[in-house]
Amino acid sequence: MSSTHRTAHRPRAASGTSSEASYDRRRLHQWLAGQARADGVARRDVLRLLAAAGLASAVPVGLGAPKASAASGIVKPLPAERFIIRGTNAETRFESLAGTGPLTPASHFFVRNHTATPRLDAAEWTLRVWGDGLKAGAREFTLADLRALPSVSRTAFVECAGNGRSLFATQQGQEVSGTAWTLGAIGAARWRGARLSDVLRRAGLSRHAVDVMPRGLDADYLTVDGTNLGRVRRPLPLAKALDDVILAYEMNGGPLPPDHGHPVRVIAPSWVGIASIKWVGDIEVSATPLYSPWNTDFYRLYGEAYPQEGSAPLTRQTLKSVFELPLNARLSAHSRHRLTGRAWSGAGAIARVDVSTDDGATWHRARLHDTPRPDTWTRWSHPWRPGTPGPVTLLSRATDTRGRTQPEATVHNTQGYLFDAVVRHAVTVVP
Ligand SMILES: Nc1nc2c(c(=O)[nH]1)N[C@H]1C(S)=C(S)[C@@H](COP(=O)(O)O)O[C@H]1N2
Ligand SMILES: [Mo]
Repeated sequence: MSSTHRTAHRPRAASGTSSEASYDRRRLHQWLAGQARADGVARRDVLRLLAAAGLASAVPVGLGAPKASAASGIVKPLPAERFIIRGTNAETRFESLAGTGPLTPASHFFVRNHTATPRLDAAEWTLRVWGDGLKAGAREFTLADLRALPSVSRTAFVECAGNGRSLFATQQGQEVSGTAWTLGAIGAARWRGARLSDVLRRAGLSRHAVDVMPRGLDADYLTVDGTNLGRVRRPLPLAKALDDVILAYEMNGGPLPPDHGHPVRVIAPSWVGIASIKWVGDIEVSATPLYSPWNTDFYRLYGEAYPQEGSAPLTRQTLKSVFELPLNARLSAHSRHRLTGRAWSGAGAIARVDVSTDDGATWHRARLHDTPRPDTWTRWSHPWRPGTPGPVTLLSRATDTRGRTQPEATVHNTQGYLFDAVVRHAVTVVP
C-alpha cells in the first residue's frame, strides 16, 4: 500500500516524488542513526512513543476552550443533522453532502482540531519564515504581504488520514487507535492564497534547504500522560512545498472561517490532512531533515505488515467511494431510487466507479457527474429499483487514473490510517 499512495499523478511531480522518496530514506537513516533533531521531542520520548504504538491516548487536556458552539472547542454551529461530534472534532454526516455540489460549504465541512479553535486577529497576524535553510535571516509576512503576491485558486479536498478508521473494526474486526471516524472526515473546497514557493523564494530560500515545517498557532497538544508535544507541526519535503502547496486565506470565496485556519492555513493538495496546517504562524526552513511527533510516531503505518520503525511518513491520500446515504437507510421496494455518492483519490483523477446491489455478484458502472480531476472528488449516481424487502449490502468501488482500485480489505495498521477498502453499506428494503 505504501508504494501506491506515494505514486505521482503528473509528470511534473515525478521528479519531486523520487526526491521525496530518497529524502525520506535519508531522513529515516539519519533518525535511526540518532543524528536527527527531533524538534521538541527527546529521542527517548520518540522511542517510547514508538514502542507504545497503540497511541490511542494522545488527547488534549487542560485547555481553556474559547467561546465555542459546544464543549468541542469548535466555533461554528454543529447541527446534529450535519455533524457527529467526536471529542474536539466534528465529522460531517456524509448523507448531508447530498445536494451540496462539488464544493463543501464551511457549514458542512468536517473539523479536526487537536486542541481548540483559536480566535486570531487577521490585522495582527504575521507569518515568520526562519531557519538555516534561508540565505539570510528570518522574514515576516503580514496578511497584506501575502495578498500582494500573485494569488492562485484551486479546488482540493482536505481528508484526515484516519478517515474511515472505524471500519477497520466494523468491517474487518480489527483493533485500531484514534478518533473513530466513519467516512465523513473529508471536505473539498476552493482555496485561494499565495503559493508557498513564492513566499519561500521571497524569504531567501537557500539551495541547501530540504524541509519546511509550518506550525500552528493553536495551543500545545498534550497527551493523557501529560507529555507536551508542543504546537501542531509537520515537516513537508521541499519538493512538495515548491510544487503545489498554497498559503490559503480564502475558502469558497470568503475569508477562511475560524475553524478552518483563519486567517491563513497551509493547503497541501492530495496529501493527508495533517499536512495542511491551520492557523499557521511560522515556517521553519531547514538544511537538515526535520522531525515532529506528526511525522515520527503519528502518520506512519505501524503493524505486522510494516517495518518496526513504521512506514515512511504518509504523504498522498488513498482512494475511496462513499454513498450519500445514512447507514441502515430504509428504501422502499419496487420504486426507483437514485443512489448517489462521491469518489476521490490522492493519486490522480477518478477513472470509474462501479456499484453492486447484490453483495458483489454483479457490478454496474455508475454515471459520473463531474469531469474527474486530481485533488478533488467526483460525484456519481446509480439508479436502483430494489425487489424483495429485507436487508441489502450496497457496495461501491472506485478506480483511479493510476489504475488503483479499492481492494476488498485494507492491510491493518495500528493507528487505522488510509482505509481504502470497498465500503459495505447496509440498508433495509422495506415494503
Ligand atoms: N494547527 C493545526 N493544524 C491542523 C490541525 C490542528 O489540530 N492544528 N489538524 C490537522 C488535521 S489532522 C487535519 S485532518 C486537518 C483538518 O482540517 P479542517 O479542520 O479544516 O477540516 O487540519 C490539519 N491541520
Ligand atoms: Mo487528520
